[in-house]
Amino acid sequence: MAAEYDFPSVSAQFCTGGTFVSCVRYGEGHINDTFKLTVNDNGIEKHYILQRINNRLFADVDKLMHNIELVTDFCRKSVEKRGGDPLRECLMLVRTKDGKSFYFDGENYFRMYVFIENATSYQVVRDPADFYESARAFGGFASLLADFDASQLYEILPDFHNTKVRYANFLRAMEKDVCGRKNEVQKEVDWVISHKDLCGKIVDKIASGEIPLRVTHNDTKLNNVMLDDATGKALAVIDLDTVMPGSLCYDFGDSIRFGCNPAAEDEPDLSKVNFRFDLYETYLDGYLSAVGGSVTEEEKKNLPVGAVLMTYECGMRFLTDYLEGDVYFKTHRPKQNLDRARTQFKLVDDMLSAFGKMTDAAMKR
Ligand code: ADP
Ligand code: GN1
Ligand code: MG
Repeated sequence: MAAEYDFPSVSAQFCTGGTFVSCVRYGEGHINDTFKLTVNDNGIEKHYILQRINNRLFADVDKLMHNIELVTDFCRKSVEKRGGDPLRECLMLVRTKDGKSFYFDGENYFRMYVFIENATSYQVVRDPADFYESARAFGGFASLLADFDASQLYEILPDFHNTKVRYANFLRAMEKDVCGRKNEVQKEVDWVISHKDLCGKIVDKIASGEIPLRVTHNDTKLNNVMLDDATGKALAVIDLDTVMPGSLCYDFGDSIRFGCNPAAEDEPDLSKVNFRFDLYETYLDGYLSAVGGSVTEEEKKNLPVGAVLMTYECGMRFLTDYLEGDVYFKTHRPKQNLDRARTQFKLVDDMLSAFGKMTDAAMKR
């Protein structure tokens, strides 16, 4: 709850200039507590994003913020080099008055970003042009990070997209059944188990070297990119908590998982949930046009595999969280994680039916 934190005193720790006006909950992220802060600077209102970092998940905030500092610096330099506006075209940290990238109040960790004005992060695709733009932004981000030295980054959440590990976690949650919810979700549990052969499809290829590890974003949802309200063009990729070694197939796949569904991720009415192949093609075009020439044939062939896998894995993570008592993803109502899991499983079924077409579309580009 917003009232839990002493926002005036927290915001006073950061170099915002001006005096505190208000701080309200903002956005629809599942992980951190995000707020829009308004300050008054000599009669001019200025906005910032204040985030309470989820330190249950990000146990080592120093390492997390080390990564964010490096990646935001790297992005800012590239925006400056091309003559862009770093206040809108990349995520910019606001330092504390003692020069740090976060503030610890003895209990909570806070960080602050410049608020990207006159821009929106969408929850569903309104218009294919927006999705194309998001694809160009994420493809461009991957291309930019090709020049980033991966050895500087901590692997902040190990095995983040290791679907085999995710499956093992799911089995453990099911066996423990700490909330007594297993019987209620037997159908979903059986569905996950019957698709378990999917788990190794990308991790095994990474292990054998067939698919290269790159520095990737790892959380490429449509709502993690800001689009300019005036031009509709993508401005900045945000939510950099999971920038780590990963595969292009994950980044591509996670965008497809979220964006090619015309319904909400937690839509309870599954008749509204389906996989839009036309949007998949739109995203392919945007992503491949921006990601650069270094994409290997094996990666290309596995882009649709990434889409199926990220959707399967995410559904499994939602179901695991439901079994564990909704302790990971934020929920706002009962059974929300179960609804989320169900939408993902419906999408996987749809994608598997369209899989031949999806592969052909990727390979002919
Ligand atoms: P989470 O990790 O919980 O997903 P995000 O960093 O994605 O948190 O932030 C949640 C939401 O807040 C985003 O989807 C976006 O709408 C908004 N947001 C985050 N950073 C900014 C920013 N710098 N400017 C404007 N809006 C932002
Ligand atoms: C979380 O933070 P957010 O809402 O952008 C999650 C992703 C999931 C996504 C599902 C760090 O993303 O992995 O795919 O929810 N982020 C983390 O919507 O676990
Ligand atoms: Mg987010």
